[in-house]
Amino acid sequence: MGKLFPSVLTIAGSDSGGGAGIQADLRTFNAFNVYGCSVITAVTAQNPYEVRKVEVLTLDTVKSQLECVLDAFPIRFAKTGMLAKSEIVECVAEIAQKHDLKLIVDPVMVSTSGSRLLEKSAISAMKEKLFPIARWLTPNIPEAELICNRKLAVFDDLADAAADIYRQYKCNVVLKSGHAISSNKVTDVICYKGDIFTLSSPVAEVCGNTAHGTGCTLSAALAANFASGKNWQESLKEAKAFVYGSLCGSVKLSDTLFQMYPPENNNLNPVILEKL
Ligand code: PXL
Repeated sequence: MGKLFPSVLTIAGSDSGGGAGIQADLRTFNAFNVYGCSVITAVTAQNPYEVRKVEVLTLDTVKSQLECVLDAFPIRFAKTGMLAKSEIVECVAEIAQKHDLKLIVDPVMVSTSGSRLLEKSAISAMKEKLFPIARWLTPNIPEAELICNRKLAVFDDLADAAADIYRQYKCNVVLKSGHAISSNKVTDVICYKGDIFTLSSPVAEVCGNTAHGTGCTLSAALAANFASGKNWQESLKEAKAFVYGSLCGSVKLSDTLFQMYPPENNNLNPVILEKL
């Protein structure tokens, strides 16, 4: 029997505009040469500027998709994105635990355009049920603030928050700082087994890009790399380089609309991983 082609899974919401969610995840899986399955939790009617409607699928439909995938595919790594409600969070956590799924949890709470993608009450379900069984957690700054119940203002706050999350939930952390761009670099803070690292790329210069879907893309790229057997350092660097490359390679869809798109060549050069 030859080497197996890796199967990965995303459990997330659909973005009709194709920028984030399931669509970004599957596009990313393809770019990294892994086979992508998808469990859809909610259908959103959205474009890069607004989320106009959200319909959350029934628990039964989410559960059936998940069981169906896990009954047939040897999923090497899975990522979660928009989970919408406590019931879905709890159901995903229970089934993931039963199947010993290796999980990256992107704790999607609010869209870049400001719409709620997770019920307020579901945050505690995530903390109690999902974070403790995750291998990696990939919050952005607003999400990390909700997880840690405090404002994160300066770089040291980010490092402390990543370490606190690691200590509390025993999962590694990528705290994405795209929301705090202040220089010519985007520096994410990593907590791996208690040690703090920084992961930096240049700020991508893209005119008119709403930069919507970067978080989904990063966690999907990480899942793909882990599923392919790369170590955590290479996986992180390639995932970050892929987001940077996708932003730089944004495609022009109209005079005013640009969307990120996978680069033809995932150049690692601009990304630096350093231990603090
Ligand atoms: O980027 C977070 C995100 C995740 N999933 C879905 C989304 C968004 C942001 O809009 O729509 C479905």
